[in-house]
Amino acid sequence: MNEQQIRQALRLYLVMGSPNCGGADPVRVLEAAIAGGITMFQFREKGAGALQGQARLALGARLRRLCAQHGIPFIVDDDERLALELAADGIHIGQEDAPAAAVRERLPQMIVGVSAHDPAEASAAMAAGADYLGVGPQYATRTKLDAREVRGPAMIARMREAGIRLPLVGIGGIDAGNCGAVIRAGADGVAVVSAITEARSPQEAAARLLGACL
Ligand code: TZP
Ligand code: MG
Repeated sequence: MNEQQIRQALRLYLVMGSPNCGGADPVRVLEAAIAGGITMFQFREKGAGALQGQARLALGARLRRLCAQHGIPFIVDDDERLALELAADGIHIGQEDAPAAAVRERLPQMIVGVSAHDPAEASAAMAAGADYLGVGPQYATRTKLDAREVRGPAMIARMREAGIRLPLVGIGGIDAGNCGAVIRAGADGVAVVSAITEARSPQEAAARLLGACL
């Protein structure tokens, strides 16, 4: 995918794993979210009750297949080996994970996304060859227990002012009511977990988000 295609794919980026689905089948949740219009997906099997080993691989394979059937880029959080096993389109790494330059070198064919919290981290990720940035938390989140302090959309504006032109997505506490502010600050899209996975209708929630963050 070229830069423009990545930018477009970031518009509504669903991030999730089974612990985010409150007992619902993650395959059903993803199907509904795709029907609602999500444009990219990240398999993030993390937190209390997260699947391990074979079960994690099996769920990842089902979600991967669903994405392939619908032309939705499939990204794996953190785990290079899992990304390769699932033939993912990309990998997303945080500041605490393997260095972005090393991942870029090991997985030259994949989209590499990097979490960045300030302009310095954003510049470093760009220099390391990142294809897109995830910037957060935009707002308070209950989904990631070790999330950093809330930065707000202002941090995205600061990165843009600092000359960071990479495709960029905001994450953390984003819903249909606040996603417009994230886009106006300079993001190409929004990444959400609970706004879709905890909605009574993930399909309607995705459609509403998509409409709200144009
Ligand atoms: N990284 C920063 S905040 C976050 C991640 C993975 C969780 C976002 O979840 P939610 O439910 O959309 O606030
Ligand atoms: Mg990580």
